[in-house]
Amino acid sequence: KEPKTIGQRGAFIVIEGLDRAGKTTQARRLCDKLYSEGHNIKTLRFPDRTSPIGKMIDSYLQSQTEMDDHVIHLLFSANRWEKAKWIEETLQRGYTIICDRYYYSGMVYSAAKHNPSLSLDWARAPDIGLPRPDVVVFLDLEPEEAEKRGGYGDEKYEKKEMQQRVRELFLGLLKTDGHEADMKVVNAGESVDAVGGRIVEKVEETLKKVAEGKSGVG
Ligand code: DGP
Ligand code: NA
Ligand code: NA
Repeated sequence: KEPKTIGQRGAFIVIEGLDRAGKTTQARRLCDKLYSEGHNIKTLRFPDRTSPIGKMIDSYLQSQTEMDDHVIHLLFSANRWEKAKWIEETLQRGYTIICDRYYYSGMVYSAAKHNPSLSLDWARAPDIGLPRPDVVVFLDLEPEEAEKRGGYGDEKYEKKEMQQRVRELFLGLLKTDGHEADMKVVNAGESVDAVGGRIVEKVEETLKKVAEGKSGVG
C-alpha cells in the first residue's frame, strides 16, 4: 500500500549494539509497534548478505575467506552505499526505516582490531555522505551478561575480548563531538519488554521532531 504520510518524509531509525544485545528482536518489535500505530515501515539490516558484496562479507564472517582488515572494511562500507539511494528515496516516499546496524558498527568493529593503519578516523571516512539517521539507539550489554545469554556464536567477531573493545569504542563515540555522539544508550540487560519500552521512548521523541520538521538530518 502507499504511505498515508505522503508529502512528509519518514524517519530513519538505526538500532546498534553488541552481538547478543537483542538488536534483531528489538528491531522487529519496534517495527510491529510503529506499524500498529499506522506508520509505514521498511526494515533494513547491515551487513545485507544477499548482494554479491554481502556474500563476500558473509564468507569472511564465517571464516571461509581471509581478507586484509582494510579490504573487509571497505566491503562493509560499500555494502551500505549499495543501499544509500534506496534509503533516501524510501524516506522521501514517507516510509520510516528501521535499520539493524549501520556505520557506527562499521567504525567500531574495524577500529577494535587495533590495526595501526586502521584508526577510527580512517574507518569513518568511506561512510561519509551516507544518509544520516534521525536517531541511533545503542543497545549496551556487559560482556558478562552476553555470556549468560548463552555466549557468542561462531562468527568472526564473537569473542569476548573483541566484544569488550567494541563496547569501549561504542561508548567512546558518545564523548566525541561528531554526530555519532547523538546515539542514545539503552541498557539491554533488562527484560525484552523493559528494553523495548525504553527504545520506544527514545524513538517517539524523534518521530515527533520529524513530524514537526525539526529533525534536520535524514
Ligand atoms: P550481524 O549480522 O548483525 O550479527 O553482524 C555481523 C557481524 O559483523 C557483527 O559481529 C558485527 C559486524 N559488523 C557489522 N557491520 C560492520 C562493519 O561495517 N565493519 C566491521 N568490521 N564489522 C561489522
Ligand atoms: Na552477530
Ligand atoms: Na549486521
